[in-house]
Amino acid sequence: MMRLTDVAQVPATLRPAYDRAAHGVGIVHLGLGAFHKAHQAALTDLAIAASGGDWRILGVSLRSPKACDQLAPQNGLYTLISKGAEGVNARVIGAIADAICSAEDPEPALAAMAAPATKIVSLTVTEKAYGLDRVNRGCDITHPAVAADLATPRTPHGVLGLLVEALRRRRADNVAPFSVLSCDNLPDNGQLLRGAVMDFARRLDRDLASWIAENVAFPCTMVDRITPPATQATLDHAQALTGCTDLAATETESFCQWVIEDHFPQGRPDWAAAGVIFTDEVATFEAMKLRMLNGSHSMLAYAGFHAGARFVRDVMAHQRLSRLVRRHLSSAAATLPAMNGINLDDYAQALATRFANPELAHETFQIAMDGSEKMPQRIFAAVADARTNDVDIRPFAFATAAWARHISMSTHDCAPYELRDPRADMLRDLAENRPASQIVANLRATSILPQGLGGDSAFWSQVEVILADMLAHPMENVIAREAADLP
Ligand code: CS2
Repeated sequence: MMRLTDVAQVPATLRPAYDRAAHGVGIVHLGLGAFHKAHQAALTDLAIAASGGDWRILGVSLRSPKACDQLAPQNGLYTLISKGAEGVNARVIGAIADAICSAEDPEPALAAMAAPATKIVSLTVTEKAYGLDRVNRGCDITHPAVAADLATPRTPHGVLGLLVEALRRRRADNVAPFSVLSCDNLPDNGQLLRGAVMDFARRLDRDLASWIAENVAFPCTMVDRITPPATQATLDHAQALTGCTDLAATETESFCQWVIEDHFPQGRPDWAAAGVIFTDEVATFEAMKLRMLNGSHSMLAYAGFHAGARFVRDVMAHQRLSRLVRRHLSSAAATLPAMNGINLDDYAQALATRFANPELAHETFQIAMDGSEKMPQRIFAAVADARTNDVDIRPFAFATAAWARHISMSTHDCAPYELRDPRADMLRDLAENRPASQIVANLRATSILPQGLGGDSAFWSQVEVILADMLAHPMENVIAREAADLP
């Protein structure tokens, strides 16, 4: 079987609706993973098809060369298969022009970012890769990549280092800066990244920092498309559809949403033609998505994983767990301000349907990763608003207890598992083999909580009671008790 390298190899109905060679590269994307291929690249593909422009993408992997090894030999082409209630859809995406890895040698990535043709540098690197100091809205100088890049700023390997060095080169060459587009699940993602970039630059060169402050746009975004990693079944499916071997094939759900603040001084693809929403209210959309989709995802990941539910769809097929998901969705919705044109009950219903998608094999263990980076915006931030709006805090206490049970590493109701979190050592230290009271006391003192939450005794006493139950009994039983009176 031939490897996919040219659109002419695949059936005409699957081909991109434009001549790839006629469109240059205008975007450098950092973090070339399945999510980027299912989301931004697919929407950019539609935007080019609708309105043209030199908006193809150079994809950069920051660490592992795997994505490049899959995509570069295929000239950036891959099959995107989406599955949902509407059935199965597939198309070959042409928006990625090439793929490189910056881990060994950052020079090609920096040269592309500094090139005048590059108008946007976008990112999907996951929360932990930024090196953010969220409390002070700057950079975290104890983050390994930040510390290393501050020491050798001309050969950076981390996100902040690459952005600042590329911007330094553009300023030196008198080239207007690119817009920086963060597409990760962080509240106020553009502004958080701006603060970190500014802080990082200030530590190296105050004039450069002032130039960035005056000239660089950091639009905020909300991104949404559930995209589990591809499996052999994905590759087999792509092969059956295209008639070629496609090692970069990607599988996702039908639903896709992107909300962006329209701040691109150097222009942008016609993403609106692909259904993207441009608004100044991104923060409201982001809070809705983080608290409802991602918040209930985190809750169901911890509770589900420890109750033996391997995939999100298994959670939704589990009568009691799915009731807890619905409870969480409705309480999270109640912490949000009213939104023009959005019915949060409908949104909750749509999320429950998406989670139940029988075609998607989305592992609870994967969502359980990096909890210390996810819990603050998904669960903890909701508690303060729940307090103000008189919303029951129990669902958030339950989610927090389930996370605490996960970091306790207790094996009383499951086989040993790995704790995947950038703060794994710190979390194990505060939770492993400890009683609920001590875990709670230790958590209350950590710096990952938003201000004020450590002092909310009523919240933490609920967490402690639930956690004690989770440490003493199988998760399945705790869930049964928690869901007993729910509709
Ligand atoms: C998930 C997200 O892994 C996780 O933490 O909650 O990746 C989620 O699937 C996406 O944000 C959906 O848009």
